[in-house]
Amino acid sequence: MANTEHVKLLGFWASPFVRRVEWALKLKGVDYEYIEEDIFNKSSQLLELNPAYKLVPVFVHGERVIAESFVILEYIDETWKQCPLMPQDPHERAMARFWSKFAEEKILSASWKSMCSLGEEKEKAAKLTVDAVEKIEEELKGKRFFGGESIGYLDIAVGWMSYWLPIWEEVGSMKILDPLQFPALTLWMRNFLEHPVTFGEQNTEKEAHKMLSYSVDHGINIIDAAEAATVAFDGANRKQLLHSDFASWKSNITDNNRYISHLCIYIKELKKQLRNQEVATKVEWALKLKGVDYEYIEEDIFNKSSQLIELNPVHKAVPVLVHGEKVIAESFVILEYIDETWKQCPLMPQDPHERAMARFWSKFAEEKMSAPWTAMCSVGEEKEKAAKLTVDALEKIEGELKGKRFFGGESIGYSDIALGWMSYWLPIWEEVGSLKIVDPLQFPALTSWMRNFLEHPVIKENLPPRDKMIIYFQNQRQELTSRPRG
Ligand SMILES: N[C@@H](CCC(=O)N[C@@H](CS)C(=O)NCC(=O)O)C(=O)O
Repeated sequence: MANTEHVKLLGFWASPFVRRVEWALKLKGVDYEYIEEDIFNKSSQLLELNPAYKLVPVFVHGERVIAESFVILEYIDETWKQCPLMPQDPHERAMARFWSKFAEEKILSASWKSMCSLGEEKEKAAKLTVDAVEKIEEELKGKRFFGGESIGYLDIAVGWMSYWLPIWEEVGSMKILDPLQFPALTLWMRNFLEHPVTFGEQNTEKEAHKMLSYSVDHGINIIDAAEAATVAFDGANRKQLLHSDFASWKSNITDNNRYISHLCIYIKELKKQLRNQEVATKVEWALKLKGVDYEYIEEDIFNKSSQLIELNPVHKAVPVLVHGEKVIAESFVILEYIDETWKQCPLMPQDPHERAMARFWSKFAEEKMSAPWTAMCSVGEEKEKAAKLTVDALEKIEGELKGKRFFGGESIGYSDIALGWMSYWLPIWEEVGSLKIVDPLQFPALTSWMRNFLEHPVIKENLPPRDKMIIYFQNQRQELTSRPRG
C-alpha cells in the first residue's frame, strides 16, 4: 500500500509553512522522518528535490516528492483518509481553499511587511493586516474552529496566526490582534494553541523565546534593508529579506528605489486587471469542457458593478461563480469546485500524487506569470532580467511536459486549463513587448503543447479576440512605460 511507504519531511525549525505539514501529519498519526535544513546554506538534497522553488517544506513519500505547503496538505489528506482535514461538501471545500489563500496573500505578507518596515510604510501594512483580519473574524464568528468542532484544513492553513503573528507583533512593536476587536479570533487562537498536536504539548514559552531571539537577530538586518526594499517590493518578495547577502541587495534597491517603487505600484494594478481577464477565461474553459450551461455576465473591471462588489467583497474581482445560493471566487478554487460538483470529464487526475503535481505546477506558473508581464512593460536591463526569469521558469515547465500531449496525458485537464494562458497570452505579450521568449528550438514540448491546446475545439472557440487583445495590451504598455521614473 502506497501509504505505508517511508515519509520524509525537509524543514526549517522557524518556518510556519513547515509546521503546517507537521500538524497535518500529527493529526493523522502518520510517522515521518524530519530533516532540518539550513535555509541560508541549502543542502544539495533540498536543491535537487525542489529545484523549482528551492524552499522548504519538501515532502517525500516513497518515490514521490511534493513541495509547497498547501499542495502537501491536500496530498496528505487524500492519501491518509483518517481524521479528514477537508470538509466533504464541495462548497465548503472551496471556502476552505479560498480563505487559506486569502490569509496567505493578505495577512501573512502584510503583517511581515509591517514588522520589517518603519513609519508610514509600517502603518500602512499594519492597517492592511487589520482589514484582512476583520474578514477572517467574520468567518470565525460562533465557531470553535474554522471547520466547526474539530481542527481542519483551514485551521492548519492559518494556524501560523495563532503563534507567529503575536511574535511578529512583539518584534515589530505593532498591535494587530486586539482581543476586543477580534474576539472570535482571540478565542480560536487559544483553542488552536491548546490543541495537543499544535503547541499544547510543547513548552510554548521556550519555543517562543527561541523564535523571538532568532527574529530579533535577523530583524536588525531586515529593518535596515527593508526600509528601502519594502517600499518597492510586495510582501511576496519577503523571502529576499531572509537572504544573508543583505549588503549588495540593499545597494541595488537603493539606487533604483524610486523608479522601482513607481513601477511596482503600476505593475501591481495592471497585473490585477490582466489577471481578471485571463482567469475568467479559465473558468469558462472548464465549464465548457464539462458541458455545463451558464449565464455569463460581463463586468467592467474599471467600473465594477454593485453585484460584483456584493458577491466578492473580499477581492472585488472576477471571476465569481454563482451556483444556486453558493458563491465562489478565485479561479483555482472555482476550478476544483466545478470538478468536484460536475463529475463528467474529470479535470483532476485520480491519483493523489498526480493531483498534487497538477496543483503544484498551476501555482508555479501563476506565480511566475508576473515576469513576462514585467518584460513586456519595461525597457533595458529591467526587461532583460524579467525575460530571463520567464525563460528560467519555462525551462522547468518544458521538463514537465516532455513526451506528453497535454500535462495530464492524452486529454486536457486541470493543469492545462490553469496554464492555458501561456498558449495565447504569452505570444501576444511577446509581440506587444517585442520579446522573444518561447523559442521552439529551446522549448519543443511547450511549443507543441501550445498548438495542441489552442487546437482543442472547446479552447479554440473560447478565446478573446486577438486584435482587441493586442490593442488593449499596447495601451497598457504605453501607459506603464510613460510613467515618471524618479
Ligand atoms: N509557498 C511556500 C513557502 C515556503 C517558504 O517560504 N519557505 C521558507 C522557510 S519559512 C524557505 O524555504 N526559505 C528559504 C529561502 O527563502 O531561500 C509554501 O507554502 O511551502
